[in-house]
Amino acid sequence: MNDLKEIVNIENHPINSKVYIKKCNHEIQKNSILILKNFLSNECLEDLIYEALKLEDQAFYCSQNHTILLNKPDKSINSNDPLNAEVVSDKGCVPHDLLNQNSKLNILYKSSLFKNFLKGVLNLDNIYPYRDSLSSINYNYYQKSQQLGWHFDNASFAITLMIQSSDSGGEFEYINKGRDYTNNYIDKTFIKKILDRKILPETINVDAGALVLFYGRNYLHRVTPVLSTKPRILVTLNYNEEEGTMLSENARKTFFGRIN
Ligand SMILES: O=C(O)CCC(=O)C(=O)O
Ligand SMILES: [Fe+2]
Repeated sequence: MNDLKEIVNIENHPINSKVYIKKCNHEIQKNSILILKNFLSNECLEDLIYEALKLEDQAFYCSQNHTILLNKPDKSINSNDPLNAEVVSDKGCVPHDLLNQNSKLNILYKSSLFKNFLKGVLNLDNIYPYRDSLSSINYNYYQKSQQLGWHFDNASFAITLMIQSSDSGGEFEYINKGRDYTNNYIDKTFIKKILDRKILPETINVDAGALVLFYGRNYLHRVTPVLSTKPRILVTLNYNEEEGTMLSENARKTFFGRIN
């Protein structure tokens, strides 16, 4: 507990309490997303903004076209098929090995209390860091005009901390139905309507300091282009259900510009 009291706003978010864990678990099972506002203490948020801005010029910016399942578009298949629609993602990423060992993010990420909270909320038996030195904790920067195109994540769950929201644009849009990964089901008609904006998605504006958990593999989402010169900055905390997992070399090359 001691190690986290300067990081987490424990009064608002008693992550050591069974009752609180149960409440959060109910909420995410019901809505597929859980947003805990002011999760980080003010002091911690200030530290992380400082760290993020200090590391910003070391970010690697990727720009790629991909499908909503994060594959390369297959030109031989009809582009009317929503699973072959091409979207653009461009954002900057600072990998884990550039963070200070003493960064509050490292303390939070490794904390058993925080991991127990995540396991309880997300119904997971165990969670482990990535074995490679780049993928476990990442700062993400969305500069003016940058975005993250519509996609389903490869990982079943996503954990993010908002560090700085943009003044305009950079909104998180999502739909929480239309795919059931376990049963290999995708509602293409519905998804096509979302891509064509015949049906509008849900939108949330997440404020700095919030912890956001969502089931990204069943959950189509995107970040709209940032319109302000103030970048949108967020951290992804990436865990695995199996020990010893490495992010593929291809993905590391794409997101970090190097493999180690
Ligand atoms: O930037 C965000 O809020 C979401 C990030 C995301 O969806 C991803 O990295 O897969
Ligand atoms: Fe995602």
